[in-house]
Amino acid sequence: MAGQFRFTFGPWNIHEGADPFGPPVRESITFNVKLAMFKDLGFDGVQFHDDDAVPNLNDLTPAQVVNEAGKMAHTLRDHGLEAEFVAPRLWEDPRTIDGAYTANDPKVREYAHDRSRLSVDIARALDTDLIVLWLAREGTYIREAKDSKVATERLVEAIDCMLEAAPNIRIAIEPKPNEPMDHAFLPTTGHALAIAALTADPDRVGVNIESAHAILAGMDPSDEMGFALAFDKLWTVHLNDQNGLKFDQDKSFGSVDLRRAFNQVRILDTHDYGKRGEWVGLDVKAMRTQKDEAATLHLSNSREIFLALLEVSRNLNQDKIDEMIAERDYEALDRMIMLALLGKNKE
Ligand code: XUL
Ligand code: MN
Repeated sequence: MAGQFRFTFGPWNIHEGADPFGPPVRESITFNVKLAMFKDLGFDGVQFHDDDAVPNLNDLTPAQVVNEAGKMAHTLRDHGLEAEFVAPRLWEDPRTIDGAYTANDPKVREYAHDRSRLSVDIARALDTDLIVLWLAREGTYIREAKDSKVATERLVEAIDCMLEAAPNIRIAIEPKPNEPMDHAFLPTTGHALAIAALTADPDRVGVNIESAHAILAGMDPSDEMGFALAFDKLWTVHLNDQNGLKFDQDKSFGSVDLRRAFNQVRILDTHDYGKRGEWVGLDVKAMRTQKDEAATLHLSNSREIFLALLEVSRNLNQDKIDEMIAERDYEALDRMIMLALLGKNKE
């Protein structure tokens, strides 16, 4: 049965290993060289930031941006790849130091809206209808810096501006509770789905759930996914793993907690995720210790673990599970799952 899942990652998932305390440790790889690696690693789609698709877009006219995005669409086709989404990268510009959509300065908000409309244009040129919004700096370091009611209204304005830019574009909010900000305004799936209701077209606002972000918010990623699935709003995922409440680690999928990863695969598979074209996105980082030649294995390993867990899940005896649940025999169920994860499924 395996095979209904198609996988994506973004070019930032192959990187030089710099962290806040040290410089790059690996050679840079150009975008075109990265593209040539996707298929070999088992991936059929590409996640884009707006400036991954069109470098230096701030220096180009809107017409030039669309033209460049059109060239990228050709390059993708040459590699047999599809674009999954475009995410406006609003956290690196000197103007957006204190946020983009929620900045107190109206000129900054105007820049953020313009750039977001450009992302919609890029998405259309790349033949995808999905925009991902990771709201990096939409939060505060001190509570007094921004009014959270006004900030929420400004986020609605920004989403509406993208919804208006194209009639079919969909926005998947990627919630994250902190980092780089102390407190983010949309920390959880619940917040993202709730703000959708305030927008001009709630049906076109959903979520991208990242495992590590959910864990940082103290949530179980598979429950967050189940919640979004119940709303029909799980439009993509960023699978990875996270060792407790630290910085956002983006570890390989399943590498910290195999059972937590298993439950994410299981909830997706149980509810036919992927059958309407949803991709399985990975957002994983190579360890800084990795040498150049081994700095893509976190991607193929994460995919391999997803597919192995899919097999574990599909090989479980569902009748037995139903019986155990009916009997409330959760010790037996617990043991069954653990043995299955150890490759000792005897059912
Ligand atoms: C940040 C993060 C981003 C988004 C894309 O934590 O996860 O990579 O996924 O902008
Ligand atoms: Mn992510």
